Amino acid sequence: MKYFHKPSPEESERVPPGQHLAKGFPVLTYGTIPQINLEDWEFKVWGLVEPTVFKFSDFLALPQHEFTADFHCVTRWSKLDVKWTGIKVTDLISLLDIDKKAAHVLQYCYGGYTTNVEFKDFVREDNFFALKLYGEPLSPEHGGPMRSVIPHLYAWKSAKWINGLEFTEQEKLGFWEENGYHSRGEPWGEERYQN
Ligand SMILES: Nc1nc2c(c(=O)[nH]1)N[C@H]1C(S)=C(S)[C@@H](COP(=O)(O)O)O[C@H]1N2
Ligand SMILES: [Mo]
Repeated sequence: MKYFHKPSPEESERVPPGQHLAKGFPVLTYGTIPQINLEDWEFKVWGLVEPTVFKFSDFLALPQHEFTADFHCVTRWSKLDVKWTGIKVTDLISLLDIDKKAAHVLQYCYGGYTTNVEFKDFVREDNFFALKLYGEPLSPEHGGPMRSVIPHLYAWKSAKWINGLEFTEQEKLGFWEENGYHSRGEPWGEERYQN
């Protein structure tokens, strides 16, 4: 199987420096895939916010949108025009009572993975919580039942099996960020690793 293909000129313009187009949709997970029973599934918010616990049905009740987004893994593969269905981050945010001092968000996941983003990078209109991939329920290996997708940052910021958000004033680093990855991770600026 040929894993990488040479992009067309139109595609090239959308591939950030140092990245290649992947064929298919590779799976990248550190550790094992957590198994989550939908009835037990919970999503919590805490920190500089009124603490709240959401059930899976609460997310299903929010407006569902279709999203097309490019996906850039820092290990140098990219996939253009990935088709997702899910809930806008801003729709969840509008339900929360967040302190104005909140400047950072740490995303938590089933399985223990964490990844941090600045509040302003998190609350963008084009960020979402994905429930479906190409029209099918999001598979466990791609983060099902729900993951975040933050298209403008490297894909390690798109938390699979997400189950919580901590809002803080000071930055708290996530798993890869603690291990030397860049705290922001913007692919066009090649913000791969902390200097
Ligand atoms: N919970 C969790 N989320 C995660 C990861 C992980 O290991 N655990 N890997 C990250 C990385 S490095 C990438 S590139 C993408 C990969 O998503 P995919 O497996 O759906 O391609 O998920 C990100 N989110
Ligand atoms: Mo990645």
